[in-house]
Amino acid sequence: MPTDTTHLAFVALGANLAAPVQQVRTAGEALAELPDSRLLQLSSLYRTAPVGIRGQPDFVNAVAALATGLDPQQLLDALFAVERQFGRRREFHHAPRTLDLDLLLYDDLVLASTRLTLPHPRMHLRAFVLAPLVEIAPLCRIPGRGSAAAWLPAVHRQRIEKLADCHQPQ
Ligand code: PH2
Ligand code: MG
Ligand code: MG
Repeated sequence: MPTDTTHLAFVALGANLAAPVQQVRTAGEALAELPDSRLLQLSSLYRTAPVGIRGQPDFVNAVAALATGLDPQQLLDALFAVERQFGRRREFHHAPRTLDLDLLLYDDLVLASTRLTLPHPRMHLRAFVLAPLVEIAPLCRIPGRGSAAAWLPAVHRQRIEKLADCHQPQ
C-alpha cells in the first residue's frame, strides 16, 4: 500500500518476444507487487505493429495506472528491476524485448534528467500508448501536449487491435 504522499503514475508495458501476451499479463501482476505502490488499473492488451523499427514481430502493449509513494527515480529503478526479472537484456537501442516498461507520466511532472524524461517524449505519437492510456484514463492530459485523446486521430494509421479479455470465453 502506498504510504506518505501518493502520486499517480502511468506505465507502458510492451513485449515482442517469447509469449508476449503472457509476458504482459504477468508483468501486470509484477506491477501490483511494487514496493509502496498499488496497481489501480491495467488496460486491455493490444496487438500492435512495431513503430520506428523494421523486421520485428508485432508487439503486445498495455498501460497501467499506479498509485505510488516512490519518487520518479525510485519508480524507474523498480521498473528496471522488473524488466530484469523478465530476462530483459539491453543489447542495442530498440532491440526486440521480452518486456519493456516505460514510465509515461508521474502526476503532472515535467522533468528532463539524463535518466528520465517526463512526460515520455514520444508518447503522444504512439497509438500503442495512447489507445490503452485513453481506455483507462479518458480525461488524461499530457503536460505540454494537452488531452491524450485528442492525439488519437494523428496516429490512426498505426495498426493496433484490442485483444479479447482473458476472462471472456474464446
Ligand atoms: N516500443 C518501442 C519501439 N516500437 N512499437 C510497438 N508497437 N510497441 C512498442 O512497445 C514499441 C514499439 C521502443 O520501446
Ligand atoms: Mg519503450
Ligand atoms: Mg523502455
